[in-house]
Amino acid sequence: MESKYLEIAPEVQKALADGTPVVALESTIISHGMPYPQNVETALKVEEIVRENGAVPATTAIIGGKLKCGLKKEEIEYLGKKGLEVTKCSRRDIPMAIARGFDGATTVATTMIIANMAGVSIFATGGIGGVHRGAQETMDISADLEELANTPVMVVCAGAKAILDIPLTLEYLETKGVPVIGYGTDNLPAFYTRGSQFKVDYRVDSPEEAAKAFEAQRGAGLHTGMLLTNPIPEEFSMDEDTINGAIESAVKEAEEKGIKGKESTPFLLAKVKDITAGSSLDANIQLVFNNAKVAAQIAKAYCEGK
Ligand code: PSU
Ligand code: MN
Repeated sequence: MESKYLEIAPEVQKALADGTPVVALESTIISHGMPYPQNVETALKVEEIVRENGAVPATTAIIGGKLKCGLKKEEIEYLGKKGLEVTKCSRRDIPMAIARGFDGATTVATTMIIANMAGVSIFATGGIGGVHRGAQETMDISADLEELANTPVMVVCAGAKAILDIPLTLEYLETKGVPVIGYGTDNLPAFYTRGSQFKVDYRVDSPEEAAKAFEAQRGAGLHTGMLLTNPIPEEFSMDEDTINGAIESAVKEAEEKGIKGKESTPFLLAKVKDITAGSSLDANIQLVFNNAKVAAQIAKAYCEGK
């Protein structure tokens, strides 16, 4: 539903009106999650992959205070070049971004909000925010989790990163009634690697099965989101010791430097990339591609099942 705050790209609008599949994509991953120019290349390629798999991509952002569902290529390039200078906008940042007319990169939470306003149900990203290590003291819990609790969008991601406290993230999602589903796996994927020791709630083995569960959640009037966790393809998964070592050092450095609040996730991602000499970035890019593909397939199955 278009409003004075929301602008839906014509192509996305048409797809929604025709009942053809659409996949939402976030933009904090572009501005804060990856360096330029890989961020822009990845964002554009992700849109291409969504198309190749039969859906229309809708990258979201806030441009000049407008909530945008579907960006032009130039807008993606603009956000990617501006990088950390763009305001990272989670739910709490939306009012000021609109009122003051500034640009914002949308986190998972804000992308879910915009997707839901526009009528887009399936969203692909790399990783979600979660309960950070040490949250017992810092209370650093991403607004993404609260959004999953309250907004009826399926988020396709590569599981949880070990920069987070994974068991606590799963506990939080359980409390909030968010199903955590493994795509072809019984164990929660650990982002850079295919598996962790933690079990998902349910496993599905096809886009149709995932779409059916989401359809049931909608049909039953449950207003919660759904988390579909898709393991990184085998050939791109990282060595567990290497990545865990890098994460440990990054978390330690963040603690020593007193990094907190919205800076925490971008700081940890950049550090891990530096420590692994960029190989974590390569893995990150590949897993996003894979999530875009699966999300498009689920969006297609969801539209066909309706
Ligand atoms: N995890 C990643 N890459 C990312 C993010 C998380 O692997 O780019 C971004 C997403 O936009 C996510 C946000 O919604 O960080 C979470 O930030 P915070 O923890 O401050 O809520
Ligand atoms: Mn946080």
